[in-house]
Amino acid sequence: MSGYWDPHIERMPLEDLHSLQEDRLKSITRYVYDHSSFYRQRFKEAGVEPDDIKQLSDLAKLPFTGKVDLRNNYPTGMFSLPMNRVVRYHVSSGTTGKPTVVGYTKDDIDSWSESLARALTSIGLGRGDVVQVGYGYGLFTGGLGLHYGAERIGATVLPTGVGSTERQIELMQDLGTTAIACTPSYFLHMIEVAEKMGVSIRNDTKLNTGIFGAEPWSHETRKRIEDATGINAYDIYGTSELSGPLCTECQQKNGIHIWGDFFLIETIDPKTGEQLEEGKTGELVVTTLHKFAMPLIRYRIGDLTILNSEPCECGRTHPRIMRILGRADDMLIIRGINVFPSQVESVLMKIPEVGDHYQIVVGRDGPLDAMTVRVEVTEKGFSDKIGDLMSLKKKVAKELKSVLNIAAGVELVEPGTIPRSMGKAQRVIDNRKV
Ligand code: DLL
Repeated sequence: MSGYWDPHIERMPLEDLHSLQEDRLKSITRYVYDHSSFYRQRFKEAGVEPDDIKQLSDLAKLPFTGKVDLRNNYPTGMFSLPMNRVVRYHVSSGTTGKPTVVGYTKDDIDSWSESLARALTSIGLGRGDVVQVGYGYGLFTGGLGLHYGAERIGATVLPTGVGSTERQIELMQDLGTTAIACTPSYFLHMIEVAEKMGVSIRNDTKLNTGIFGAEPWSHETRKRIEDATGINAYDIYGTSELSGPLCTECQQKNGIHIWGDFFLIETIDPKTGEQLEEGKTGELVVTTLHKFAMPLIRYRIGDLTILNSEPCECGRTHPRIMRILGRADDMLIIRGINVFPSQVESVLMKIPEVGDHYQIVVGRDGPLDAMTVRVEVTEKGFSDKIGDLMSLKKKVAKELKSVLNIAAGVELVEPGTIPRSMGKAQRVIDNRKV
């Protein structure tokens, strides 16, 4: 098992961690009230003052914030410090409306790197590792975030960014990459390209670790990646508003540790806003405890997950979130039934004849919603016999129906038909919105 980056913090007794969180919650509440007209106004509307926050359970008295607040206060209306204290911006494009701008002080960048240093150490990385960063560099937080985190632990960074996949694979071989950080969908594409180049990731490279996130992916996809390449694939989570990629699973692969000295997490019922008890799926809400250019109070991220603060085998006391089911607003409602793209993925990836890439196309059949799942068949599963393909199609439809409780059309397509992504994959095409 790997060691710790900061054993004192990572294994802090829960009582001490809670008392640190309480102190930090009180000070950040006072800080935003004193520094940000946005929060002062919000607190006034909610009838709450910083002095009302005396213990952790008072968190629920504070008002929520969300992406819409960032958009309405574009570009920097939610900042708590003047520009001359901000050393960097990141901007997230978003699909609708204004982008969101996040600012960082020098200390904010430092705590971001510290989060990742702990996380990368927890998956066994350190000095001597070569970390190939295949997330986008630039306005997106993935590239620079991992870059700083990997440098902090003394690893060697290979900042390939996104694209030029053949070159990435050559460099992976030539420079002895041991860990790759990119979206899981991009890594699946890399495996394909490597095969075409006659390179076996398992036998012809030193790769042993994957740091995959920035988009939903399933346990079954992890299994496929690990079986195909022999690496250990870990889930990494974060959002630009919270800084960027921040936290990973530890080697137990059973939930992502969210650093409690930096963040306070809750889950709520997305409809009522009520706090949920642990173990129930709800919307993740985060309060940043140690971020100063743009602190966030009870920020509704929109991702659905389950909290788990049971002690972890790894010895870390910080709470975990279980694999993200998806964003509440990514949930498809098909003829009244809720469907998450990640559920579809879990079903498909269990069927060996089905390839790694798929798309969900939603439209209308008269007045009714209709969902078709476009599925690539693997080279091996591809048959000249119509009968074989028909029975595969039936099998996929049956498995989908048994899990989703809804009949979905299935379209089988040849390997390589579905567009490959280098960043976040677009799995859903919802023609109802057009
Ligand atoms: O995707 C930051 C990041 C970069 C995370 C690299 C991990 C690795 P945004 O572009 O703001 O930031 O998108 C954040 O992506 O709210 C989730 O919906 C989704 N997401 C991120 N990581 C995961 C994950 C970056 N591990 C949004 N599983 C989040 C599922 C994820 N969804």
